[in-house]
Amino acid sequence: MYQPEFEAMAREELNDLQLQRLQALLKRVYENVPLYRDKFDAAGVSPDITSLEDLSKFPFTVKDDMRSAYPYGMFAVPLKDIVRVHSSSGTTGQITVVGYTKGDIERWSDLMARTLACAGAGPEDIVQVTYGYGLFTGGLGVHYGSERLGATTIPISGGNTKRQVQVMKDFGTTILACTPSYALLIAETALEMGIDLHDLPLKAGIFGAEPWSENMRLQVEEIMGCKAIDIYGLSEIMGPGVASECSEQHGLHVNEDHFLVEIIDPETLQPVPDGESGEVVFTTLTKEGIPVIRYRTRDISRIIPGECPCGRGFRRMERVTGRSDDMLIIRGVNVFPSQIEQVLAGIPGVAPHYQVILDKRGSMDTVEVNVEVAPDMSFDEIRELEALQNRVRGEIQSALAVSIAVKLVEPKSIERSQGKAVRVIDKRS
Ligand code: DLL
Repeated sequence: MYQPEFEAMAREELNDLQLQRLQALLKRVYENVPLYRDKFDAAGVSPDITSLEDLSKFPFTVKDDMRSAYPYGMFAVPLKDIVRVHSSSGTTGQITVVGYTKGDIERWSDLMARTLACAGAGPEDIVQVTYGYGLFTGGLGVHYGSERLGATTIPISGGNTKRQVQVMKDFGTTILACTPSYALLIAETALEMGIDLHDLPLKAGIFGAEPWSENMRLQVEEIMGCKAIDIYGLSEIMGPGVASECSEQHGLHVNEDHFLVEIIDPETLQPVPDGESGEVVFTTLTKEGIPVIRYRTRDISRIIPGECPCGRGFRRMERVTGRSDDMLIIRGVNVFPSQIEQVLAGIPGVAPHYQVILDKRGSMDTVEVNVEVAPDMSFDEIRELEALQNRVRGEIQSALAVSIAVKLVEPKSIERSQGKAVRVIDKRS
């Protein structure tokens, strides 16, 4: 399902296709979605545009627009044309609902087949879909893509980790699809069951739905004996399949024939040049059910300048280090939990299981990182533990330029997640 006619299209040809699609899209939403009509009128912009640059005059769409339109107010087609709904996994506030037409499901399946192919998968592969099935887009998204690719699909969904390992072994899974944090739990469980994942035919994991660091990738690859490929997406835009790494593992190719990507400065809201980091903004070019114009994702990334040796022409975004909502400001320094993970995953003696605990002492906010020691470390060797704790604190300080209290905790004492890991516990309210 590598589609060079799109993925390796000449830039000019791609821009023409994008412009045609954008022109049709803007007209469609202006005519069919009152929220967009009102926003365009208020901003004094007409849906008749002549260049891709004109998009920058259009207002942004934010999560609150989707919340206020709950459940179906942003759909651009009558409900009878919607064949599936999913929703965002938002932990705060009202959830948002997204709807797909038959055509949307077709295109999504194609893009997910493309995502799997980008990770090196083909019809001969056996894909274990461990992302949750249900309102979350991960499970069904990968499922349809895997079937579209012609691969053998195991719709196991999340949970029951021992069974996941047994199925990997018995069914000969070659591609595993789950969150990176769940991949670690699967690896840990395999070890306890006496199964060496290196003996299994696993080729690659397509891991995503949460931020993870480069060091975590190296660890996962080492213990699983497979390539760990980063895949990215969000339900408001489609679900997984918006951008994904190829086997070069250097940036995620944005599927630019279906999504326009912009990186903006979240303060000034102005686009930043390629290479500079900022907030990722997407416009869906082909969605029918719920097209979205300039959606502010809150995710922080940058466009990696230059071409990818894999031959795909779609621009690459760097791995998402975190969402602006998850950014901690510790004594004035901006810190993403994934940066802490990057440090921890490079230190022997600690496991990459951690939680950042925010609390209050009097009127002072406090921050502490709880870090599990590795299972082969003895928890009784006080001096060794002290040395390890000092090392972790020191390495965090030199990497992030801020000193953060560190507490070592026993192996397996941090709750494992079968979906998106909870990295920050806020006890302040
Ligand atoms: O997480 C869609 C998905 C499913 C992506 C399976 C990849 C694999 P939501 O639940 O709407 O959708 O959450 C979207 O998750 O805005 C990011 O903050 C985060 N996210 C998703 N993929 C990555 C990734 C799915 N590869 C939100 N790296 C997004 C970092 C990610 N963060």
